[in-house]
Amino acid sequence: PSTIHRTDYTPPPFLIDTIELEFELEAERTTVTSKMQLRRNPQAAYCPELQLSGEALQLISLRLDGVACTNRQIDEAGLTVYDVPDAFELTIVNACEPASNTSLMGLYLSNGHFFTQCEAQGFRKITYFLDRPDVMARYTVILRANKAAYPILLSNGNLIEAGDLPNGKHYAKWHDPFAKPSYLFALVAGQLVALEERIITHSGAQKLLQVWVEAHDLDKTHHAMDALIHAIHWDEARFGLELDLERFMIVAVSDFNMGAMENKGLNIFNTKYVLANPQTATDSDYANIEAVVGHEYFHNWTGNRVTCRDWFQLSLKEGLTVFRDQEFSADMAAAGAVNAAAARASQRIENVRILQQVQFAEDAGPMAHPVRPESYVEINNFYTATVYEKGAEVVRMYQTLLGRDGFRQGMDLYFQRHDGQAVSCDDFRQAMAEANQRDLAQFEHWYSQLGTPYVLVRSQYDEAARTYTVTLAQHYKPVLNAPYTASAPLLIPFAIGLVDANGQDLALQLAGEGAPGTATRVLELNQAEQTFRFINVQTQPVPSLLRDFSAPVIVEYDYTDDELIFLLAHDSDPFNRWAAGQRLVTRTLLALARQAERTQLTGNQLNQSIIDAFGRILRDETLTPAFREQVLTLPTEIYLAEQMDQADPAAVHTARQYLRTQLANALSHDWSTIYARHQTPGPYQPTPADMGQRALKNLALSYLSNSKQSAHALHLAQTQYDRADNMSDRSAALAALIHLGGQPAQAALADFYQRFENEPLAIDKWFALQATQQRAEMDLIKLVRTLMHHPAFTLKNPNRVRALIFSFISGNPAQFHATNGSGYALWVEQVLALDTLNPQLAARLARLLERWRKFTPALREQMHEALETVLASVHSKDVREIIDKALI
Ligand code: B3K
Ligand code: ZN
Repeated sequence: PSTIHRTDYTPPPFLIDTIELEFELEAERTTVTSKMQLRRNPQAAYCPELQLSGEALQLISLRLDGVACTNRQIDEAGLTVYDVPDAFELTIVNACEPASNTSLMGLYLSNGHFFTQCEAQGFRKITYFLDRPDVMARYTVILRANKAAYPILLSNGNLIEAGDLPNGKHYAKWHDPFAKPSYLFALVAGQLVALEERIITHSGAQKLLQVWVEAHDLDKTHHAMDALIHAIHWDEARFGLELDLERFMIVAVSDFNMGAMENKGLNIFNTKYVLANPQTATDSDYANIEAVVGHEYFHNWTGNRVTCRDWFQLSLKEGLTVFRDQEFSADMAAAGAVNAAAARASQRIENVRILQQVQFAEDAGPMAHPVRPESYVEINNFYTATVYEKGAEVVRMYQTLLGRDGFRQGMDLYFQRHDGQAVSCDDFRQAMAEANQRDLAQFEHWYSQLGTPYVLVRSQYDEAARTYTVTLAQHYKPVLNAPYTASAPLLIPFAIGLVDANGQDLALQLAGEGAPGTATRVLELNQAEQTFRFINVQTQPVPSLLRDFSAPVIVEYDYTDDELIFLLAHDSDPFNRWAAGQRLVTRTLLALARQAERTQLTGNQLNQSIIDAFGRILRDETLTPAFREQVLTLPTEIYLAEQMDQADPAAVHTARQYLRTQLANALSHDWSTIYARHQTPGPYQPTPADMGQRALKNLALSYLSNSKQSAHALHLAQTQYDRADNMSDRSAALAALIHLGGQPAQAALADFYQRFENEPLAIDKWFALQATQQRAEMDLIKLVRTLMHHPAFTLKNPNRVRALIFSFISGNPAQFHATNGSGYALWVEQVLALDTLNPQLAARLARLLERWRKFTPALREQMHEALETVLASVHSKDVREIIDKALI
């Protein structure tokens, strides 16, 4: 397989102005007729032949300007038509086979309905086309199918006409008035029903909103519809962006590789991110649905109206749209909360937690790449945490540097210049710079530099001069098999506060300034090293560094435990309060892990002041329950292993379990009080306040089930399981019961299965809860293998595979990395099984071993062998690219 390089971009030799597509939808073999108006691109080098991409297609006929055309050739990559005129009409008839398409790309079947997925390069599995995002065409689509089997026929844009045909068939004709790249094409056909709403948007236009699902899921569509309506209003209010189509549709599909897809006017969603009622969905499901519905809707402008020139620019739409959905969720949470700032901070903490856990690890491994990658073999492998989450941080930094109004002006200019175009990350940066009359040339390094930057902080208090000097130095650390250095210093917005001995923020005044200013200051670090001198500092402060996580960097500063305890208690920046707690607990856990490598952890090894500090947070009623839950949630084992020089999953597991038990026992009285006090009376509501209460209460239950009071915990868990009126409480109770083990666990698992037998998303939880249980005496590899033989398990459904196999590997690293290699054997089998079935999913699974070099020598060797075994029989370029990079 060949490597595609960013710098090799050339404009498309031909443009396609319009396309008329006709589908004869049949499960085994669907016929597609495509009539396109093409012309030579005046901006491109002359090319005598036309090359169209096509994969797994059968060509039936080809006509050029109405005349049968034989001057052509077909190979694995597609169709070449020789010596074409400057402007012409091409009519292609081809067939594809939806029923046997298990890749879930192109046209495929799920539960007997037709769906498409075209991003990034799935359209070429439907028909021959210039399948690249800088070719934007106007689409008219006619769908024909058996009316009884497929009563609903949907495509992008507006419905023009529909009617019956002979032989029990019917048709629908759709027209999308906006030119779009082929990756945004979609069709859906099946037996579906819709929840409908009509709304009036800013300009006074009426819009039809629909959420399409299978009939038995109609009662689970209201939350998604609410989220869509909120998203539409939010984009008008915050960015002045209005819905541009008469109708906007969301369709739920069970078999889907990702979360959702922003096809123009016809968003297709994984059921997991649409369906919710209190019985089947947890609070996080509700929150995720709101975020993903928002995300896909926001793509209508950031992605669809202005799209990407090439796939290297993916973060242009994804980073920006993640940033937009994060802001949407934060505003929604703030609007529904008593303490708006706290609600916002809790959202920020969740976002950063994912960045630190997933993206930082990716950036330190063999798949490390810049936000704008330089090359790829398979573009699907680059829908990564770097492109999405780090990309969102890069966009957030514009807002931090330019202010909210400045950022909005940049967005306005971006749309004014580029509406209807396929553009690059440079165009976005240029619009931000020009709208604010700022030179943002240096900011480009955020797009080209890979690796997580470190900012080393040194501070000095001069008592006589009453000055406090802060020196910031940016650098990189060499990482395993991806050695790199900085090409040039980044522009890093570094927010800082200084906290005095009473826990109060100082009003900051830099040398040369006439008067003290705000409590938080965004320093602009734009050199390798820079010193900032604060004046009129009466006593030695504790620095609060990188407030609200103002840049995606790692701060290095030698905080003492006492300083961290102080910040955890007093920092006015809630994000940094949480961060101080995480730093403290991570430090403690790593020390315990090192100790666990040498000896047994027994008795009380902990510094009492740390336990006291966490106890005070737990009892502090002025803090929101959501925030207390976040502070008292320990970092994951994966994150902790990543912080070690040599990852030792067993030691990390021992350390984390030890600390959990210590915190459970030392604070057991508090946990019991919290559990009793934070019940949410009344019917289930997914409001920030109730969600926070449930999160804290269920964390208490989890700690109690790790404490000496297991009989008490068992009683609470059983009662909660039986009485629960919502899935958050029921699944948390089931998790506690599973942890406590024995007959009650088996009974609850059986009950849960029976209760939700017809709810696939709940059954996913049933698999995941078992796969992520933390019981040392349980052989989980054996359990996972047993569960793989359960009639409800199938490799064909990505959600199910993620629920069982992915959850186990990421949730239980200590057992996955068993020294006998049984976890790796399971991994090899499943990667190879998925490799032919669904390469995209297989590649995601393959990535779970990419950090093999980071592990202790004994594990490393076995992982190496497992990678070699996969390499020997891999078929897909998706998996091959991952393994090749891992083995470099
Ligand atoms: N744009 C899609 C992702 C498509 C992934 C293709 N492998 C979903 C999203 O980011 O909104
Ligand atoms: Zn997206």
